[in-house]
Amino acid sequence: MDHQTHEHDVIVIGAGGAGLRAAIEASAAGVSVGLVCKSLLGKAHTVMAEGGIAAALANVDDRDNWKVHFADTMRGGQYVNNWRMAQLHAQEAPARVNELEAWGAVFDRTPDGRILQRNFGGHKYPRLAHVGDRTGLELIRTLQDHGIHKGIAVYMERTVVRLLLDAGRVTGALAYDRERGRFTVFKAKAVILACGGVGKAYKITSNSWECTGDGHTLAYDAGAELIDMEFVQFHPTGMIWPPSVRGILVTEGVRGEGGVLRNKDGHRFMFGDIPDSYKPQTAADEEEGFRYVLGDKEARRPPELLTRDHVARCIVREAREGRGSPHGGVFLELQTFAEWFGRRVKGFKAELHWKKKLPSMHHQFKELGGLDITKEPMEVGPTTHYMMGGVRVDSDTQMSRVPGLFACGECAAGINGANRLGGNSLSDLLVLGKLAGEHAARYAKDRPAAGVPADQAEAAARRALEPFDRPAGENPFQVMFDLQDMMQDLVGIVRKEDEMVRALDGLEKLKARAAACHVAGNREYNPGWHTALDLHNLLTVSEGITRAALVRKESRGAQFRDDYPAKNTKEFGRVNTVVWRGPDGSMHIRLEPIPPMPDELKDAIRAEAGGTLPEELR
Ligand code: FUM
Repeated sequence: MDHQTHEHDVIVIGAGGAGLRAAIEASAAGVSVGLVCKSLLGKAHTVMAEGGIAAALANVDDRDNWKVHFADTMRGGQYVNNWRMAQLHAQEAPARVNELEAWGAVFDRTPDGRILQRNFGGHKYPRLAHVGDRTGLELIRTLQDHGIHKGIAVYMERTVVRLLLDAGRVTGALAYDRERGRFTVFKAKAVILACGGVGKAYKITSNSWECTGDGHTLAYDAGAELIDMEFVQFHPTGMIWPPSVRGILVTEGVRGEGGVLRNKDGHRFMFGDIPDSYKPQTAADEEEGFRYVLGDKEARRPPELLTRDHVARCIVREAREGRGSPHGGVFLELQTFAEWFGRRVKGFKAELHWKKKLPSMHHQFKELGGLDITKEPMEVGPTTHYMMGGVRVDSDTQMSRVPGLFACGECAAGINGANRLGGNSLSDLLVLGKLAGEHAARYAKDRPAAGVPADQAEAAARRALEPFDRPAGENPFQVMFDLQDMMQDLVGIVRKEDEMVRALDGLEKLKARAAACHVAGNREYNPGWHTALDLHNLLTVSEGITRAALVRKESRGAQFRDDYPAKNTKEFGRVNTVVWRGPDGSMHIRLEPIPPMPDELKDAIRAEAGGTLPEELR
């Protein structure tokens, strides 16, 4: 095989926020680091976390602290989260945000000059540090600026197709460059996966072309386990019109800043459906905990800021029952809040206010939808946004069960349980990305230089080139589109056993079609070939999602089963689903108990739950 070789102590695959943060930390520990990006450096789904970074800085409400953040995260995840990760995350997030600021991130400010924090779904207090609605972009910009001075070698537009193993330990990766199609072998003592999510397995998604489940599949193929694959987050608000922009994110920051949801009759339908766990627990809660950021006693925390799983389902219900907007969603509008706010704040200018708070949304709707959001309601509907399930890693080191293989960010799992709270992804990638970088560097320092078996790399390269060898066959784009349609229809927001069984059957057929794909032309600039290779990843994660969703016969967080609409805590409230690859290549699944939570953490949850522990923790 004709190829280049690069050798580093640590290779980081994926250069979104998690990968960058991990690379910075590993490099600071004194090891040589290679950062491999599928796209150009700086282009990552991280920028789609627009509304903010969740961290209990307590700048806007001084009652906030890590314990409340921890309890909110666990409640949002419906208690199947890895509690240790949620603890580390809540404890460390403020320090990571302050560090980011010290590295040059610019945040919006409170009147007295501290980092401003806004409300977001499921967070008890205004907790999201933000810069307008471009927070993810600012985070990436800052990490990139900081990282390029650290001596990290950056390899752009390379897709990794296979991890290389020596005696069960990961020792490298095989990649191809997207421009010329040439192969590269990366040798490393430790590998960190930070490849993001799986959104491209669905038709309607906020994710862009890179998000094809690469990290999940590389890990799975190498022998790591995946957990919680049934939990796919459908963000309640994506654009739905015109069709060409369907799925593009409408930040939760719109609702965080006072946007309200209405059906076609003008009714604020979210008021009619507040889950018990979010009802005020005590009179004090009702008076205090649900108060709006303005501190005005009349303004309560709005039901539009319930968790994403719940809001998305309510929107689907309105549309299905004929109360939706013309294009199958609902309306999201800023005018109610502007009027309310205008009555209280002298000289309030709605248009200026929204352009400052939500500049990207203003621009996005103006350019793509021909709509002025300061004057007219937006039409929105759910969009596949984030994957809670992913590579199972140790909570204190981020290492998977494959020695030397680490994972962080969206492709790793645990912290979010059944549903992630908005803003927790940015703080998760900072906290756990740092941890992954630190431990991968430590692991690499303790080990001799690694060898990569040439036959593995050669076999993987030969397999990657097979679509060129077939004289005729399926168009890989058609296979991908059919997969996306099927996952959207049969394993989407509302799931049923018979539909998912059909999906499994469909996946087998799609696998056969993918294996028969033909690609014309040569290896240079060939997106058809790239798609043919992505199919393996998309099909693997889709199977994981479907199998796990079938096994969890209950509704919890992002998984809603029409045939099991209630939670079944007795059977499923204290377990994770675990998926792994058997020696014959087939996918296996089991349920595994979640380790008991220490009393100190239970106390934090009890304090936020009106004095009673949720059933899952009893
Ligand atoms: O709506 C948003 O701004 C997304 C944030 C997130 O996914 O964390």
